[in-house]
Amino acid sequence: MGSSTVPPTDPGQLGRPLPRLLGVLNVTPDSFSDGGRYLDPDRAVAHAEAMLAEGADIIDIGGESTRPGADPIDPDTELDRIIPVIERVAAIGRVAVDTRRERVAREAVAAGATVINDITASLGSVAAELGVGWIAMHMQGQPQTMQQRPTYGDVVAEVRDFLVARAERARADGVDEIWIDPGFGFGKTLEHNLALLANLDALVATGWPVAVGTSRKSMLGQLIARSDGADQQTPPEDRLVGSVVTATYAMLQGAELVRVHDVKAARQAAMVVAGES
Ligand code: HH2
Repeated sequence: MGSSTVPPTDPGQLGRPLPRLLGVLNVTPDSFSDGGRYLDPDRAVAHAEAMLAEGADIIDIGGESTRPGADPIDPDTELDRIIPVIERVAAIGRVAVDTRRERVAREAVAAGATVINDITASLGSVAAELGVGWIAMHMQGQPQTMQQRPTYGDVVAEVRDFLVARAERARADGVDEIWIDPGFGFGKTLEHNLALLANLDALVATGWPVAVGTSRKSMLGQLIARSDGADQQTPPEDRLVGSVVTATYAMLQGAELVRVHDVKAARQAAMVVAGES
């Protein structure tokens, strides 16, 4: 059984703690929904400020797109993009660094990040050494090829068991603050994603705090296009309702941290879920 040293927020009138929000800040030219918008550090910092004002608890700063098919970039480019932004955002709020590289994680923590958001779930010992929080995400394969033929026997059990093993090891290494994240869209078909969303309570039941990121993802584009009878996916900017619905669905099952682009809408959902006024 996992346990968190992250203090829960007080339960609202509906008896649930207020879920925390991780606001997405992609300092990249090519992220699937906000690529190119925040490459300029001033614009990136202004967006972080706006998300904090809207109720984000942590700003998740990433310098490499990991959307399906994305080409990896070199660590120096990743660092050049994120370090100046992390330094400034860490002065006004809590920062997570969204990276899969150890060197980048180390330099980001030196610049002020206090959480490593790790899509490879492999940097737990680094988080332990640096004394920071760690989000362990499940991914099958690598971003370039992960959507070619994702295969599972029992996707919920496999993802859960993988994450619990990684979380237990990181706790033994000394990480206090750990979240497990099923990694929606990372080496998963629509059916895999829906099975994980519908059975998120199986992850919550492990006792490890659960983080979830469905915001604007193509699983929503696929579902919404289907309900319209359209052939093509709806574009990321038209996925707000699906993003809020899936975030809410996750919160109702007990997710404690939700990674979102649209902080204001997610904050409203979180307040309703908690019964917070
Ligand atoms: N999804 C993305 C990136 N990082 N981290 C966690 N813990 N969970 C997620 O679901 C997750 C993540 C992908 O989304 P985004 O950063 O918006 O796009 P891109 O990879 O194109 O930059």
